[in-house]
Amino acid sequence: MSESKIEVYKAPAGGWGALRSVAKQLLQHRIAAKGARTLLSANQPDGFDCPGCAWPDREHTSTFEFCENGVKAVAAEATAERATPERIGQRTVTEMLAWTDHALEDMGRLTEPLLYDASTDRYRATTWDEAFTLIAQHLQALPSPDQAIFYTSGRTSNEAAFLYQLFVREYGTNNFPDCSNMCHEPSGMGLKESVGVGKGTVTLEDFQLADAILIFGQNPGTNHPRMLGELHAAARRGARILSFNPLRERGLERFADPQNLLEMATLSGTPITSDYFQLRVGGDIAAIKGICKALFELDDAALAEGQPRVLDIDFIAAHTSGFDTFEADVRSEQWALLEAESGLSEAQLRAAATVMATSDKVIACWGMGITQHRHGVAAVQMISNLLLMRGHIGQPGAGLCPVRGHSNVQGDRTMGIYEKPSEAFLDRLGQVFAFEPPRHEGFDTIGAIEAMRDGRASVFFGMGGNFAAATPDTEATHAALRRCALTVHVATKFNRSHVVHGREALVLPCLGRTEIDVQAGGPQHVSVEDSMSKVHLSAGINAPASPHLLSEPMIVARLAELTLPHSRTPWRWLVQDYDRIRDRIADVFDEFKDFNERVHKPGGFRLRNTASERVWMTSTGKARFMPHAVPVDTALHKARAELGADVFTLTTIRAHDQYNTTVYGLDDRYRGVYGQRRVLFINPADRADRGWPAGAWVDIRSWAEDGQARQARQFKLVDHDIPRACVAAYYPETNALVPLESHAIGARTPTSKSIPVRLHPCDAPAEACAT
Ligand SMILES: Nc1nc2c(c(=O)[nH]1)N[C@H]1C(S)=C(S)[C@@H](COP(=O)(O)OP(=O)(O)OC[C@H]3O[C@@H](n4cnc5c(=O)[nH]c(N)nc54)[C@H](O)[C@@H]3O)O[C@H]1N2
Ligand SMILES: Nc1nc2c(c(=O)[nH]1)N[C@H]1C(S)=C(S)[C@@H](COP(=O)(O)OP(=O)(O)OC[C@H]3O[C@@H](n4cnc5c(=O)[nH]c(N)nc54)[C@H](O)[C@@H]3O)O[C@H]1N2
Ligand SMILES: [Mo]
Repeated sequence: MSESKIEVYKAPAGGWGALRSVAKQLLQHRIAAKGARTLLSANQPDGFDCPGCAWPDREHTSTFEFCENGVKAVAAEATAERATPERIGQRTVTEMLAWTDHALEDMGRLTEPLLYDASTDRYRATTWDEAFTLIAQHLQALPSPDQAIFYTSGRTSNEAAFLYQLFVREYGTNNFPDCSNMCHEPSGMGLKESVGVGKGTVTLEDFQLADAILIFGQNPGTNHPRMLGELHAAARRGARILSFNPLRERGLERFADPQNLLEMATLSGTPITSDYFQLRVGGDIAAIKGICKALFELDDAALAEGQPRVLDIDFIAAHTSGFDTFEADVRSEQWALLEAESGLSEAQLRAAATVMATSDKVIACWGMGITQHRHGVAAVQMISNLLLMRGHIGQPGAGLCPVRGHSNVQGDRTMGIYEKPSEAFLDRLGQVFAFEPPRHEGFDTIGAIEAMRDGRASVFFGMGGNFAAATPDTEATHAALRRCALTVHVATKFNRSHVVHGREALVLPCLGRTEIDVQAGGPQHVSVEDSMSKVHLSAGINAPASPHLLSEPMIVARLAELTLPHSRTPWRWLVQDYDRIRDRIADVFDEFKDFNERVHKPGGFRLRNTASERVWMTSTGKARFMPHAVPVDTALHKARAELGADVFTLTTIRAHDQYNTTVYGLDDRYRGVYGQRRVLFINPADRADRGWPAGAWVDIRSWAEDGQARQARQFKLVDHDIPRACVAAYYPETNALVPLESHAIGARTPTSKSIPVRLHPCDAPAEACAT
């Protein structure tokens, strides 16, 4: 474990720092020899899909694309450490509750099904038969199937997700909360309404053509390092890259490609962002509106001078609806409000508009900095509006690019992991499998927590993920999970959700992406869909971490057989050969016609994206301009009105050494933090104004409309280049501060990027250098 210190990182992102970090990860997991072979198979045509993120690969045939994030994800899964029943059973669950997330997962890969024994407060080994029987008994005994909840985290393959949703719908509910609810839900909702497809419209080829790339609220240096390869190439050929981020993220500033010998030898790196806009947390709608306003004014000027128009009026006339209302709304906006809410000056916003006006092909990318707000859907639609003004959707080198997180989060949705399924999909599913699917809407993540809290649901089943740690309002959520009669988690590693359990509890160990999956029909492939709608195969190459592991499809099949004795679905037969599952997927979804044939070709295939063809599946049959007011009524505004200048806006972010709730290590190299996670980034002037020394400790308390006090204790103040009145800290430690009721309008995504907080000086923790 590294020494605890704060030290500014001066090197470019990537480069030697990344290589050193990779070597450390491999050593830490004792997989140096095997690891090299495993890594070389990541994202290869005959290898496995990297579980690191959903960023696509160049044609899936390139030599190994170096990615620090991928190495960590693979190393964590291929670790030699084993969380055996004996190891886990050494401690009581109450004892393990006090451990950090890092310590829990650090026990290694799960090896056998585990059953919680209340009499000893410990987990012990159980058999698969006993485990499935217990779950089936609980499910069959519920007065209504709607009292069971079936969560999915986005690593689940298409085949597993398809069987899982089928099982749950045959059982009788649409209760499918998933990680997407906490992530890109506003992108899906917003884009569906605006352009008719809830997915991005660009491909990697577009990145090679773009003149300008906008990046809103996304930190690719840490979360999508392979994207830096595209940005690096774009920057080197002179494309403008505009970043909108309250923090100056190193990966957005300068990157050294570890495969570029000159950059490595000279320690130089390439500047990535040409124009950095350090806007206020939550200031995106105001900023984008300012750029739109400036674009209208540039268009006025061009018109007056007889110059070519700035707006693509032909595109607007032929392909869009709602333009006039949008124009009137944007023009009526006052610069003073746009400046105050965005934290950017009129001059800065005009400069961004000028780049837009002089670029023929523009891509807009975004991440959690856009979606996890009260007005996340509106922010996504403002990005779409901005691109529509100059016809940048459905044009080579241009388009929308929500950058997804989990490696198959997009595919899981495509497969029907959704609490609000369409009638057409349910009709078809019912026909193909000869049953009547439930028609009413199920619980999303927020709905599921409320239902458990209120006793309306009492069985929780998690297909991967870490529900207890990833969700908001930690105290309330934990209480809700503890009210359950049964909690079950299919997992690769032991985590927080396993120690915050129901009266009865099971942990079921499954195969990971990197492992060989052998069924009756031989070794199997699974398929996944990346962030750009490409579907391709993945097959592991390592021996399973334990002989007792089952694949996720097999877990679903065996559970379904026991729970639904009258089901007409041939569960066992389907999982003997996953081609059979894929044939059924093709029967249900037209876009998967000839699925097996197409997916077995190297590189797979791309799903149709109507918006990228300028076919608009919206309510008006056109791409819709969606006007939105600059928000002035959020919890932040209310908190400021009530409490004044004491209120900070807290945004919760990922450190470099974590994957969501999986904490690989305690460093956040690019932000200069080492050996610790309980830090709060603050503007030095804000700190000095209050007379707080750097390194002082504070408790963070959030303000909420429900008046309830929520607190996260003992964070160290760390000076950072962040706008005044904004602070940032890591998730999941800060989830205790996010009220359950505070979520995005129209998408119900927790507002974990805009929490009104106050800071209260406190004592240093007993072990000030610890986590
Ligand atoms: N190594 C690693 N890779 C990952 C993950 C991981 O945890 N670790 N998680 C995966 C998942 S599930 C996801 S969804 C993605 C997440 O990838 P990102 O979307 O990059 O995730 P975050 O770290 O939450 O950070 C978002 C960025 O938004 C900025 N930001 C915060 N508030 C605002 C705001 O109000 N406006 C703007 N414009 N910016 C803001 C932050 O400074 C930060 O740079 O990454 C995936 N890949
Ligand atoms: N405050 C705050 N909260 C957030 C966010 C934020 O930015 N701020 N981000 C949100 C986002 S974007 C997301 S996506 C969610 C993430 O929420 P989740 O997806 O629920 O969380 P993860 O941390 O990715 O889940 C990690 C666990 O998955 C299990 N696992 C890993 N691989 C596999 C596998 O192959 N199969 C199975 N069955 N299990 C596996 C391991 O046991 C591991 O402990 O968190 C959200 N919560
Ligand atoms: Mo995510």
